Amino acid sequence: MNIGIVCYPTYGGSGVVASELGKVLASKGHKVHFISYEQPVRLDFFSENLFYHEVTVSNYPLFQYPPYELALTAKIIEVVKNSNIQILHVHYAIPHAAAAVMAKKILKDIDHIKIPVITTLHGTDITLVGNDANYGEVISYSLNQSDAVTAVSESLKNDTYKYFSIKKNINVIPNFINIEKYKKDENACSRRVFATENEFILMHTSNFRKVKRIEDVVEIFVKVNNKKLSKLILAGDGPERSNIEQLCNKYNIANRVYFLGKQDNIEKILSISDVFLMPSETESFGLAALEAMACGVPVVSTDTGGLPELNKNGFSGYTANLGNVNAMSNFVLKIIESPETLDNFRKNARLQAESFATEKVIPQYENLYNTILNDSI
Ligand code: GMT
Repeated sequence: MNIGIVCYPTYGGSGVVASELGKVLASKGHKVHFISYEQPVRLDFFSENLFYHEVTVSNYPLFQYPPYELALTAKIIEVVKNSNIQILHVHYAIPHAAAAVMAKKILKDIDHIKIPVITTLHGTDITLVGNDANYGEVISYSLNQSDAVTAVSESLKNDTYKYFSIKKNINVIPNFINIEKYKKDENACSRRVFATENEFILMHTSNFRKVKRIEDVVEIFVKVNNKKLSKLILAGDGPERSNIEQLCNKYNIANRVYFLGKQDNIEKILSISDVFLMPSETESFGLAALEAMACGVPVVSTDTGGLPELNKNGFSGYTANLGNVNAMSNFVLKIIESPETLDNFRKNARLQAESFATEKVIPQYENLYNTILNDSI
């Protein structure tokens, strides 16, 4: 199958899911054409089945806002025609779904080419950005005009129905994980680099946006560290980083916190971590938590959005109400209270992650592609 994938190229979860999906589809023999404004971060290698088409937006003094959506639409049309794309899969509603629907209409009306569009919703496109009343009608229209819509959790599916006027069925296809790559590897990284033998290691990775509530990560850590000496590893980068550095100074814990910045092989650091923290305000799925669980790291998270679908309370970790840092720190202490308890949670976390293994999830996308293609003949 010739598949076009439109996505953000950055470290954000939707770009990672789209890139990993494309890589697996390519390994199964499909020709996958990525369309984005930069080479997606995880596609920096050669494969005979992977192609990258860059969207370039021409600038002109009149444009205060260069028309990215138009450039993207034009690029989609070009790629569909030149590469005989059979199905177009766009990740993140804004503005990708709207551009794809416009391209689909132009291809039908001008070139008499039928191109089915699948839109995958990832979270903030619906829960944060999409909720902006200005975008409502465009998003509803683009989703209704897509041939299929998928969401990464039941929770996101319900939010989409709540916030937008959607008349079609939304398929839930969760995030997935390569459980061969993401697994605990004792030799990957020396625990001693970060902590002494008696200290525990708490970890958080994200794009350091407000929605991640990293100040809660710090407060949970302070409470845990008061009872059991620990270290905190923060991986990733983004707008909140300097605020968080200041908060660590305020709590006098700067010498206990490591800011690692963006990391490509996060599984190595996860391998030496004891508990992963995800106190997000909202999280449609929580890919970073899934990566942690695959590496045998139990998760303490909020119970917002799709997190309870991933993190099974009392099994793979614990979930608590948004902002309840007391409960979350107590849950961390409960997990690390004995080596046996920690070991049980580690095993359960891995077990739970295995239910989201690539081999179980990717066929759901392939089946959807086949159904949509058959329907559109
Ligand atoms: O918030 C992020 O980490 C980025 C964002 C994105 O769209 O790039 O992630 C969303 O999509 C991921 C992949 O489907 C999900 O695992 C994340 O939970 C989701 N983030 C939020 O809902 C806040």
